Amino acid sequence: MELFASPMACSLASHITALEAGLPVKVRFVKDKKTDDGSDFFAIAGNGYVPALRLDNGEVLNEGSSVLQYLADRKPEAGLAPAWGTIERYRLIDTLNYLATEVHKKLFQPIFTPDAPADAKAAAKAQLEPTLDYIVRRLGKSSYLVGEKFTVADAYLVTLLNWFSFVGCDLKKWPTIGAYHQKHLQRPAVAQAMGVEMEERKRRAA
Ligand SMILES: N[C@@H](CCC(=O)N[C@@H](CS)C(=O)NCC(=O)O)C(=O)O
Repeated sequence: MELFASPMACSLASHITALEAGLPVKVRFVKDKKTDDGSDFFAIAGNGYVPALRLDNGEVLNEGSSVLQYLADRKPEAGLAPAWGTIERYRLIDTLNYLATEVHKKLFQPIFTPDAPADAKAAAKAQLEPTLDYIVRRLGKSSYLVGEKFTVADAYLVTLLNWFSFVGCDLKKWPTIGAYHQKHLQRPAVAQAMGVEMEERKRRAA
């Protein structure tokens, strides 16, 4: 399988998941809509967005939620997604949709889009702190978003918390979230994936 990704973008969650599951996934970075061998990325992912997961039979999945669950389901014993048919699986889907729509797109899209209207940027920024307050409530006393194990939802939240830090939210102001983030940053798969992606960012900046 090949995972098309951009360094430190939402595709980091899929990269982490592939490593957590120990799956043979080749990470291929995309820049300016070209893959690492210069091919047109739109020919792989119709909307030009990462993550895109190309399966060994050539099929492509191109939404984070489906990529994450597909990877998790290749290695059920890793416990990265609850079993289909259980209420926990629906809680996972509920959480992935929340993160993808309310946090990723609604908040960060306007903030990260250079030519987004100033009022849209301001409205998104005003929602950063209330969103962290809500995530604190969602976590409760747990170190995990769903159940009592690290799942793909945590891989996604760790990725998004990196962005909160990047736009200047000091996560220490939310001790539950600060501790959650620090704990999961130490997971070997998270550290490895972020190490590779930070290296790619440095390589591009050089
Ligand atoms: N709905 C997609 C959104 C993916 C997405 O927004 N990817 C961003 C990176 S975090 C991207 O590829 N942006 C490139 C662009 O906007 O041209 C998902 O949830 O996977």
